[in-house]
Amino acid sequence: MKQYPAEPFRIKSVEMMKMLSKAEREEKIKEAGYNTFLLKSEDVYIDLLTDSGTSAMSDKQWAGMQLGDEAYAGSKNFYHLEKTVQDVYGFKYIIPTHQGRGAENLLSKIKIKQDDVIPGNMYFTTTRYHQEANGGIFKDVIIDAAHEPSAQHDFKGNIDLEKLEAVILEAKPENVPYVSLAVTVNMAGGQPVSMANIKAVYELAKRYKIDVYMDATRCVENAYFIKSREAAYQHHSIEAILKEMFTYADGCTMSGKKDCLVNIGGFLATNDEAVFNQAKELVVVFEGMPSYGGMAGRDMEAMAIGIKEAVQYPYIHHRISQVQYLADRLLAANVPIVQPAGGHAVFLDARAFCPHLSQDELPAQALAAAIYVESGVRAMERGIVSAGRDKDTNEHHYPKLELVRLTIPRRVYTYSHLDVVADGVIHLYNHAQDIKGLKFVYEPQMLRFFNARFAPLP
Ligand code: PM9
Repeated sequence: MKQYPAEPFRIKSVEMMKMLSKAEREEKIKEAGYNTFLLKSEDVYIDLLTDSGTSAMSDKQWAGMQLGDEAYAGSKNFYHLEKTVQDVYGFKYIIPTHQGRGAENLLSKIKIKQDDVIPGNMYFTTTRYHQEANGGIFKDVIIDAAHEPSAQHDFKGNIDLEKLEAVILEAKPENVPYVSLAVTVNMAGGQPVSMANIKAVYELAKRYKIDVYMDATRCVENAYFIKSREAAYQHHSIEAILKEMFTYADGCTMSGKKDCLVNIGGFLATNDEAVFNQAKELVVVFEGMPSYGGMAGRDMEAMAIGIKEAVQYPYIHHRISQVQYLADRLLAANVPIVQPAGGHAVFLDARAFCPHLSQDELPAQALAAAIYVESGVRAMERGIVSAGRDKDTNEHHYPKLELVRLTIPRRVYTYSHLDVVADGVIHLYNHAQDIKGLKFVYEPQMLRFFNARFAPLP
């Protein structure tokens, strides 16, 4: 039998959970406009909406919070964070931001001019928003397998080098400000990028004098997959792999709410002094002083400690194994999921789960709502609703992947919780034909999935 590692931590503080009745959950999802983002957390039993900002911090991080130096400028926690990012990730300069999208805003404003083209390995909602808001055009250059839920590939997040070169040549290199390389790729199912591909992308970009900026949000998970799937790296430490990954980038944006193991924060890191100087000017407009950029001193301290904890093998081995455990339980019951399982979540293939619904009937949104009603588990839609509309034609984007994400917070739930999740999803799968489609009744213009409201179709 397959072995899954036990939790590499003891539980020191607990938060009680509450389960509403099914009738109450039906009422709550209706009040929330069938959008799981609009549910109150207290009405959720197991919260798998996101792994963003939902980590449990360690005793050392909580102790570090007491060392918060809340000076307006020059906080000692900033210098600790700066040194940690330099040591672990290897970048020269760092600008803290309130979270990842704050860093994306700065990078996009600094690097992108009107009609520039930004190639990347599948879009991410906030990343593409900031690229487009600054006049850029995003081009997806991920390998084709990433768009096929059941296609088996060790590194489904890889960039297709031919597609990348074609985009560069068509746009002309001077109109490509940087390649946007996400490690791992959230919207593809948390899929990793191999070291070989990271290196090849960097070499190709440099041949055309183009920079590479990584979305490092889940970089530790990516490093784990390199260690376990790329033979040359099996004896390397996670820290050594991370360091090497970042030698193939000019900088990165980071949502610290994921792989830095904190509840809030992010940063922009770069080796480019000119970008750093511009970021220092812009950050005071959008975030705060360059030495806090939207974060409290205590939060920077917790992040510095979290960055070091996240690269410990027992932590990351257990984390990825939890995701694999949930995936294995669902696969054993033939529930359609994105394969192989990614780093932060199990993604249900809503098209295959609800074959009776067309994409215009919003199958992933409907499935996420149904999972909540069935089991009290909160998941997130990652399909047509998240994809939004084309900024020029105003038509819906119709992504090939129509997914529901069961996202596992870090160090929060046990395997028993995941059994409850699996049992609920399997039960629902056996009655999937009862799931009704949804239609928009309120559609925000920007990043619509956060606040949209829906009603069931007859
Ligand atoms: N990701 C997630 O749940 C939180 C918001 S959902 C739009 O997956 C990547 C790869 C992310 C990400 C956030 C951000 C933005 C950038 N890149 O949420 O602003 O997964 O810290 O980071 C979410 P912030």
